[in-house]
This record gives sequence, C-alpha cells and structure tokens, in this order.
Amino acid sequence: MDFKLEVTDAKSKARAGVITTDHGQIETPIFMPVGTAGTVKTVHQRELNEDVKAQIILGNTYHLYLRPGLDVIEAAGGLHKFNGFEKPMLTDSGGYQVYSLKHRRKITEEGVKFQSHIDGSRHNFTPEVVMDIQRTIGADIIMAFDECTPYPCDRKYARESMEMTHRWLKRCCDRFDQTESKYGYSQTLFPIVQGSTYHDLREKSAETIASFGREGNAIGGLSVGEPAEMMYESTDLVCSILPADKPRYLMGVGTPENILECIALGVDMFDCVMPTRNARHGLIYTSEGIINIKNKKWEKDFSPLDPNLGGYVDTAYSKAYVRHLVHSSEALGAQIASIHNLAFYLWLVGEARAHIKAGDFSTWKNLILPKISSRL
Ligand code: PRF
Repeated sequence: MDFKLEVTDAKSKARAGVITTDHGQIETPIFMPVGTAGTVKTVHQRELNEDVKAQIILGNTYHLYLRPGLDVIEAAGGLHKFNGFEKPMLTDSGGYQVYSLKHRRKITEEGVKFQSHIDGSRHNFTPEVVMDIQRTIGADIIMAFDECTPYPCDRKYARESMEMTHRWLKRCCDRFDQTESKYGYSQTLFPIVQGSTYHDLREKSAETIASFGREGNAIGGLSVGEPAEMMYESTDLVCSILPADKPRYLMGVGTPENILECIALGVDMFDCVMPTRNARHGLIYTSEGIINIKNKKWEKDFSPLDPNLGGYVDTAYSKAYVRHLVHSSEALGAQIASIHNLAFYLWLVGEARAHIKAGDFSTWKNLILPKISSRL
C-alpha cells in the first residue's frame, strides 16, 4: 500500500490524498460503506460501483468467520472473489463486534473467549488467530485486534485496557510479519489508538501506535456515546501525534456533520453503519437536509428524492414513492434509500476533497453544514 498526500488545507488540518492498493486507488478523504457479512445490506456490487461510487468497502472478521466460515472464503479464493467486489476492501478485526457482545464474552491477556450470537457456539479470538483469519479473508487493509472501551469508562480500566491493546498490537505485528498474503496481492495492517476520553492516555496511545511505523493508523474507542465535543477533542489530539504522511482512519464515525468536522481535524478515512441502517428505517440524508420519509408530509410529494445529487435513484424515484415502499416494508424501499444515503456520503466526502484541493474547504464546510444537518 502507498499513500500520497496531495494537499493540506491552509485554514484547517484537512488533507487530500490517494491510497494505492493492489485492488486500485482510494481518493481521500473517503467514506467506506459497511458490508458486515460480505455484503453492503440491500445493495448489490454493480450499484456499489455505478450508483454509490464506492472506492472501498468494509467487512467484519467476526461475522465472516462465523458465517460463511473460513473454509468457504478460502475455497472461493478470498473475499474479493467470493463477493465479486474487485475494488479495495478493509476488514475490522472483531475487537468492536466482540465488545458489543457484552454478556457473551470474557477478555483476558491471551485474547477474547466468546459465544456466537448465531448458535451460542464457543470461540477464542487471540491477536494471532485474528491475523490468521484476516489473512484468509484477504482484505487489502486489515485491522489490529484491540479492545474498544465503553463510555463512560473509569480511568484505571481505560489505562489497563489500552496497555493490553498495545501488547496485543505487538503480537498482531509479529504474526502479520511472519505470514504472507494467500492470494498473491499485498495486505497491510493498521494499528488502533485507544485510551477512552482521557487526554494523557490518548496521547500515550497515539505515540505508541505511531512508534510501530505501520503504513496507516486508526483511531478507535470514539463515537461510543460520548458527547461530540469530546470525540472532536480526542480526534484532534491523536491526529496531531499520528504521522502526517500516513492515512488516518476514524472507526465507526459518523453523522455527515461528524465526518466534515473530523476531516477538518486531519482524518482521511471513515466508516459507519448510519447511512445504511438509517436508510432501512426511512431516514434519508439529502443535499437539502434530513428527511424522515415515513412522515405524512411526503405522502404526495412527487419531487425527486434528491434533485441535486443526480444519481439514478435520486432522479428516478419520488419521495412519495419511496415513502410508500418504506411504509410498506418493501425490500425496494430499503434498497433505494440505502443506495441514496451511501451515494450522499460519497458525494459529501468527494465535495470535501474537491474543496480541500481548491483551497476553500473551511468556507464550504461552514456553508453546507447547517443545510445538510437541518431536518426537513
Ligand atoms: N475498534 C475496532 N473497531 C471499531 C471501533 C474500535 O474501537 C469502533 C469505535 N467507534 C468502531 N469500530 N476494532
């Protein structure tokens, strides 16, 4: 993997760059649609390419390991061959998914023992196991095994957990460096900064993670219930320490507003289930503001979903029709809304990138934020 920093904004810390992987290039800042089980829910691969204009998608180690299982993915020749998405992919390590299991897991120095949410079967994830699994899945970018601390989190727990995440990182790097890609293209490992909302811990973690000298770095443990201001403070602090010549990935963030604010702090990559999950519940992000398509207000509004975006679903379908579909729990409603919301997120980061390059990012951000955050 290679990262070329093209422009750094003069008035903020926003950056534009290009990541090159063996499956193609990613223009940053970028949003990565979440494809937990090897599929971006309700969106097929041609739509991801042509309508959403996705440049990279995310998969989850935990889910893919449980279903379909590694034997199937390996027999297919890796996840790209299995799901037919030939552009870059990234897999999360399971650190966050296992954390979400709460009552069905036990964390020790060795790793995490957990029970499957599908059938209750017992499994053991260690840093080594998680590296081996991600070698078999075969994503271009793979994540270190970490513990995502909850919010709030007492200081002692946050410090001990962060130190364990650092020891796990050493084990991840050792295993990763001793093994090879299974499918002939290269993979790269991103470590993850933790440290909850404690500034000194965040600082320590960012310094430790940076000292490993990997090709990119991630920020975890944020957007877990803390106020947005706290998330911005931690992100700002961590970005000031992580090396400028490597991509920075803020995990699981966020709203369109969160994304623009964190681009301004120097983040290059984002992922979040929000655009797809919210789409399935009828929340539509548009260039004019946020719509709850289930509201009666849209019942006879035959205007296009979003006239300014210009994508197929934005002009082909009216608000009234999408309202009817979502209201009736029709699969097509979830599909149109998901494609639209993802296209909106990709449009937003694309615009951010264009304005960083044009030198007016901050002015543009301040103009567009009130508009896209308003409720219609
Ligand atoms: N760690 C991992 N994945 C994540 C997170 C984390 O802290 C988050 C936190 N927002 C989202 N996804 N491994």
